[in-house]
Amino acid sequence: MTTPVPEPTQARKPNTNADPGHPQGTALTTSQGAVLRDTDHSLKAGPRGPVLLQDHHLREKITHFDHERIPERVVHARGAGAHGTFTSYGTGSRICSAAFLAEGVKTPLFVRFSTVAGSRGSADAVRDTRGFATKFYTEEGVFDLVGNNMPVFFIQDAIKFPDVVHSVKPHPDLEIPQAQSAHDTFWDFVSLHTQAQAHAMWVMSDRGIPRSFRMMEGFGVHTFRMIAADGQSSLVKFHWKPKLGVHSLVWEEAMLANGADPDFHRRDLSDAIKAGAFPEWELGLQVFEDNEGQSFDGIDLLDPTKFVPEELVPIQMVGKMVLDRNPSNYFAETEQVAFHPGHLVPGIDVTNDPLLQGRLFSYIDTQITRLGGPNFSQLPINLPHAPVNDMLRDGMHQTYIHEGIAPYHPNSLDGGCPYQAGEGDNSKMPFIDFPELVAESVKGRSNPVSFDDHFSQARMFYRSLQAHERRHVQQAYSFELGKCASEVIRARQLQALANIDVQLCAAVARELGLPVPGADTEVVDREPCPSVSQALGSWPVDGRILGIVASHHTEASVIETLVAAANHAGFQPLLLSSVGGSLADGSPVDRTLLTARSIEFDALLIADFLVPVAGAKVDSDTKAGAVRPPGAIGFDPRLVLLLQETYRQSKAIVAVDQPESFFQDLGLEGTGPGLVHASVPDAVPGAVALLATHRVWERFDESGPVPK
Ligand code: HDD
Repeated sequence: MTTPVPEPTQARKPNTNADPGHPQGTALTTSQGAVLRDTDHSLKAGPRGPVLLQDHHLREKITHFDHERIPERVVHARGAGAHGTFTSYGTGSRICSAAFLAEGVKTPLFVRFSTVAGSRGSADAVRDTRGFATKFYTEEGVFDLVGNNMPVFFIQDAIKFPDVVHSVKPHPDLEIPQAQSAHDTFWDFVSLHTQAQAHAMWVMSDRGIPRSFRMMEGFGVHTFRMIAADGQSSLVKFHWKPKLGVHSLVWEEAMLANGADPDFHRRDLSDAIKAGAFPEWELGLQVFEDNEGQSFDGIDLLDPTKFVPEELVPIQMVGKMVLDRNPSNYFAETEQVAFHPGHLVPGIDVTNDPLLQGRLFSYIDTQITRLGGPNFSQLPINLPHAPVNDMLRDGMHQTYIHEGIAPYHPNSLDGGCPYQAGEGDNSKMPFIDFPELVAESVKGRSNPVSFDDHFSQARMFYRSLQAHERRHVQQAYSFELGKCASEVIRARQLQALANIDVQLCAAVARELGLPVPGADTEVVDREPCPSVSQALGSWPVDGRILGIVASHHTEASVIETLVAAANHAGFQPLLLSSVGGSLADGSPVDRTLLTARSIEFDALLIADFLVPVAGAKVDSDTKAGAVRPPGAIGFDPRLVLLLQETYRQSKAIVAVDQPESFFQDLGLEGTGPGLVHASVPDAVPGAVALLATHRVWERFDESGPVPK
């Protein structure tokens, strides 16, 4: 019996994978291209008989399936990717000869965002550092900028990387907790390695729970070197600045998201790209003179646990990145992409930062296990767009059919080819290792004294935050340490906090019920740098999500007006109603009050909130605009939960054409920051004004989500 072929639910998509070597066709085949008649039944000796070993199709199908998984990344296993383009302003050419930084040059790229600690299937909205890795396919070869969403790192020397990663990973006995830093081994490490305090502070801040990949800054972390066409060297730090500003979730949202939508960030990125709200970042540089000490204002530029405030060295923008295409195959692109900080192009070189030096070894090494051999750069997503003639030969998964018989240099049998720069017809700009003077020194295992300051930047960061941000930091430390079973570890970390800020330490100690220790280290006071706060400035609403609650009784014209205004303002509207189906204007309901949670939107408009009760009469009382007290027939009580969450998360709520008592009727404060009444035409502009600062932070005082 053959299985009936169902009607296709959508037109067959052409094979968009840019791989002309592998045409897919429409016929089902074996891996060798033989067309198959039946893939639903094994070959058996009669309908009730045993399966025959000779069934080569069965064996091929199962064998391939058995080997579908590759080892996940040891860190940054969970990620989401997107394609885009970098357009250079030309401003970088002054200090860097790289061709992709010349004015107007457009370079295709692929970005992968990730969490660090969790496994591939872990949740997105966990508290963690985020990876921000960019592969530029330049005409001079691939340049990888493998950074994070925080400008400092936990450790100063790569030899400590396995240690810090072992500490944050789940405990080895039971493999819990997953994708969490709130456990004993992590805080044991951090409290014993005070060099990790500055990065821990960033992770405990709102930066540890970003609202969206689209709203994260990116940092190259290390100091790199750029070389101009005339050979002049400068030291630089890379920065990605998001057009939408830097925004975060609040802790309640993060916890809800991890249950209600573990793919929260991945979905947000792909939805925005699908909707045409293409995420954008500017690439900027902080430029430093390449002086002998390689330091600036007392900050050692080779210490990756330190950053240089923008207030001291402004960022100079050199180009813009736009992400405009989702991957067409997660495995082929996002999983198989292989980054490496040593993928450099002429004009960009590394420094002696000991963390960076170790990374230069680690990334190729890990790909050999993860991607099954040394030929991973031949995978389509890793393939340079520049010609490759590398004399590397054979190995597992070799897909090139190399020509010639003399893959060695020099040779006379292949006409001397491939040519080094300056030989034969090769006049291309080569990669030149910068001829840095290496100081005469004694071999040994030690750090410079400048690496010993472990607290001043953590203090500077904390004291530069706004009151509500500092409160979030206090809550984060209290939560994380509250999850540690060992009181010794909690007390040791409190000791570190005492060196950072006495009030922070006291607030956390109060929550933990432990005594407040005094500082035991003298710490330099640095000028605050307000640029690390996320609460200053105002931002466009492009691609932000505007929830619109309507009912099946809401007039078509009201929905049409609100949706059109939301689209016009740049929002992505999300229609919510009690049940699914279509609203009066024909718009499909995006989420019902069963499938929606407050985490899915940045602001909420309430146009109407009645349930269509079977047999209920729609009279003037049940039309849009009429308020039904909770409990009345036709009222959906789930709206109360949605509103309370939205309120606690400091989001703007606009009641559209509702009576004055609307918010009180639903159990919220009647008036107050971010609770707005508006007519239909004024509703969306009201939300735009309130979202410019991301949240209505003034709704709560420093003590947290307790109404004033
Ligand atoms: Fe790393 C992956 C960023 C230090 C070893 N790292 C990885 C990724 C990012 C970073 C974004 C994911 C890339 C992707 O999406 O595929 N890593 C950083 C930053 C660091 C850093 C910003 C410090 C400033 N890393 C670091 C050190 C070592 C590694 C010191 C080892 C000595 N990192 C790795 C790795 C990974 C990796 C094990 C795992 C998967 C991979 O490389 O491809 O080699």
